[in-house]
Amino acid sequence: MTRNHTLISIALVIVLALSGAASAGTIIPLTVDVPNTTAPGHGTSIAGLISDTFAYDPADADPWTPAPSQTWSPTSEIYITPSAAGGVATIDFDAVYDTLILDIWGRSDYAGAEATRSQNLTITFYNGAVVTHQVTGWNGVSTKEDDPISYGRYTPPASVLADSVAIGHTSDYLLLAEVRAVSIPEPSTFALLTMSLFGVASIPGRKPK
Ligand SMILES: [Ca+2]
Ligand SMILES: [Ca+2]
Repeated sequence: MTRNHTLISIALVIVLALSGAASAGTIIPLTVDVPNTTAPGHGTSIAGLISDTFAYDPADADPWTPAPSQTWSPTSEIYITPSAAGGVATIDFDAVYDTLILDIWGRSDYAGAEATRSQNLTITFYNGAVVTHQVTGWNGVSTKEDDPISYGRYTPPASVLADSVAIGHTSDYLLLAEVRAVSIPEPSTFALLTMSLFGVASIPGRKPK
């Protein structure tokens, strides 16, 4: 084995080790921040945002399935604000995290304009009382009638630190079925890391003979 091949092998081992560690990630323990959440209406539940039990795997290629309960009923675990004036749902993390991913499920049996209630979202990340990142007019929750149904993933810049997130609507009822937050680097990060490490490993091979 040449020196160059040895370096590439070492780089590959490092990348595989890092990827394995990252794919486990950290599913962030969540609690509802009731004082900073609009009281729900129509018999729905604030706690319903985080209470479903399902085999959630953020590293899965199709994290929208299996899905939590997304079907409407007056006693369902869906959260909906009581008026078209909007509202906000705030979720606390158990610590401060970076490399965040936010997974959001809406209602799956919506009809017509109801689909907009999981769209046009304002998502605000906080570290204590400080806003560390905000996106407005976010339409990432799919409303297509194929997979993924009423699911969306929002990934802030990896450097964003947060110990809570607020998901709001300013122009419609806010309707959410379930929320999960994860601290896990995106696969693309590791693709770039892999390329850079192989780039470093291949430098000795570029020396003129
Ligand atoms: Ca899956
Ligand atoms: Ca729910």
